[in-house]
Amino acid sequence: MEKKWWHDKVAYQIYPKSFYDSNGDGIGDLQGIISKLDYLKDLGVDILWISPIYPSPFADQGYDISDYYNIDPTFGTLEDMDELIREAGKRQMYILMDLVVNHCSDEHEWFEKACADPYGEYGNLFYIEDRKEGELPCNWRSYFGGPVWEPLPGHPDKQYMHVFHKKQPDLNWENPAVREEVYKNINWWLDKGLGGFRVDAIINIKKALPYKDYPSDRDDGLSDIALMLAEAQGIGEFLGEMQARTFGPHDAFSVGEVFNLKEGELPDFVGDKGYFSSIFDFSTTSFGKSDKGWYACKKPSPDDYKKCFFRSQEEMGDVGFYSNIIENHDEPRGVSYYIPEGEVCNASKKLLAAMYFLMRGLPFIYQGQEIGMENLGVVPLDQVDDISALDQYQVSLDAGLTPEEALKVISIYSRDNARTPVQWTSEKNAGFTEGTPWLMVNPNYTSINVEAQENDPDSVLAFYKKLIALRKNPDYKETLVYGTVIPYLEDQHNLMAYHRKGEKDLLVIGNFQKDPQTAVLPSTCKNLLLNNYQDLDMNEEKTAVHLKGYQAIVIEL
Ligand code: TEU
Ligand code: CA
Repeated sequence: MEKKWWHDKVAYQIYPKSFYDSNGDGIGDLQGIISKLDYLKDLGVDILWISPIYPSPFADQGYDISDYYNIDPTFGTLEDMDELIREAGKRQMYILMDLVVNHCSDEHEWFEKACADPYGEYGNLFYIEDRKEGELPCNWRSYFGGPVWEPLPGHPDKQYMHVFHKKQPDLNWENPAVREEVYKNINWWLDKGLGGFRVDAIINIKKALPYKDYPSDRDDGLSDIALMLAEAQGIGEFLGEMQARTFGPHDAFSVGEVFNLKEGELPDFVGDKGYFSSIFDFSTTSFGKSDKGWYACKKPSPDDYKKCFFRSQEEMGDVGFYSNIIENHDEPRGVSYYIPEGEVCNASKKLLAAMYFLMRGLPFIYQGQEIGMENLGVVPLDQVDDISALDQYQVSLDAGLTPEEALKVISIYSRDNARTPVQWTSEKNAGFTEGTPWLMVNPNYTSINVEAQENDPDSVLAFYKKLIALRKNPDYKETLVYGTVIPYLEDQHNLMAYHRKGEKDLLVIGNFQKDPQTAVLPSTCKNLLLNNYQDLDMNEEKTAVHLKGYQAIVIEL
């Protein structure tokens, strides 16, 4: 594998609405991000991915873009963006924007012009079909519920496709004009000094055509989009072209949000000549998901969790670099999701941190993760913002759950869990805003906040700083960045352990349960590099460790 400039970096995701509000309107903004750059630098992160900040009607929180060449006034101006890129650059930090080009907003002028003249050049930028009452071109279900087809405004005899919300019409990538517009836009941003992009929902750009129905998995008669995607061939032509025309010539970093990869496709996507620099490893977030809906999903156990990571790492080998996460803006808080209920504490949060962070790949930290932010818990329906959660509430009711049970289900998976404001202090609104926050603050901010943790050497925040420092330590960097992942004691229940083998032989060990357990070492421990407890109980020969509940250590062999 060729070495790249970004391999030894640490990345951080900002969900801008909830990061930091600089002007009291209750919504985070670009000046808010700029004012926290020193905090992020001090944490040790280098690459910042900012979820969409373009002009948007916010039907899907900015993932519905109405102008690809500007900044939404809620977040600031293009000048603010230039300032952010400049200020990040001064600190040797890189900014990634979100590239959302499977679809645009129905309020983008392209779609408005398509509605004005469906037969004209703008109509061809979308998937528009003739419409007959009671008939659909195909039975695909949109990700946010209901058919992917919606009557075209002003044309009751026509309909357009949206695989996400109806305010997110899909762009027709088969049309070269769409691709040209996308490349032009990417290059325009990269020329401003952007480090690269996170590429949204990209696998959806290639549809299996001509349209046909797939077997239905629910009473609605519709089919999961995944069935169609599994049959779609030829996405590589689009992605290869995009890489060659944009990211490649700029030596930019690109990370794909890629689900539904087909057998054997990893090298095409992230090999030396891959379409992307990296893709996210979603093996743990996808585990236990069901076509039926959230109510039928099952959480991974600690043993499932480690297997997911080990399998991904084995598949990837030396082909390329995964981007590793425990959460993002679409997922519940990792600590609430992966740690069994009732056992979420500082020790278990630190264990979860160490286990994923030291895997081979580029570690991403999602805002607030570094202080161990948790899920919201059950909230009344009228306080739910996430369109996906609202849809899944209905799906749960349709499946026969009581309203109370349905609320409980969505409380586990709701995207709001990750979208509550970052908890900066124990002051009003967690110090996020002087005004009224756009989404409720998690009431636990009085105990979980940045300010309190900055002054506490045992805090989750302090532990993240140690993890980052370890990954960047010149003595261990080569091993932690490029070393192979070799699972250790794979069959020992609730123990997650792996070697990172490069110049050195390091062993990461975590006791993924509340009861103590012993791990026998493959050879004597030379050096203890990291420990989420004050002390470590090791036998005299240094060949076995007796770990406390949720104890996680890194040792050099
Ligand atoms: O998500 C793409 C995606 O397929 C899923 O994460 C999806 O949102 C989820 O399964 C629904 O519950 C990306 C963005 O990360 C997400 O925030 C956007 O809503 C979506 O694309 C549309 O742009
Ligand atoms: Ca603001």
